[in-house]
Amino acid sequence: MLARGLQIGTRVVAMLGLTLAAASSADSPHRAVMKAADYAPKQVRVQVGDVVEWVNQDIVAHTATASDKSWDISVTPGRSGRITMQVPGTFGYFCRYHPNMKGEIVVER
Ligand SMILES: [Cu+2]
Repeated sequence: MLARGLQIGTRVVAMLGLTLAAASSADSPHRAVMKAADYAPKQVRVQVGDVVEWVNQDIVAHTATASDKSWDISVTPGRSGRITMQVPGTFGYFCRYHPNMKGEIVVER
């Protein structure tokens, strides 16, 4: 019982930490919507340190997985997920469940 309470507490703290980190690195995240098994917009341009948020408006889970596997996020229906872009470059990405879904994040210095 005690162990279970601690586990939940740790998860809440971790989630709060993520939210605070995201809020401090960008005033508002750059957003890409996952809808109709596609990303919109297909390309997002950000600066190093900016946050990209994927919002899943579909009824199935999607991922945003960098082609070079340097980042990967899974987003369930109705939820969103964020990644802070740390490395400059052009990153193609896709959905592991639906490989036809493709997008691109351009990270500028
Ligand atoms: Cu997908």
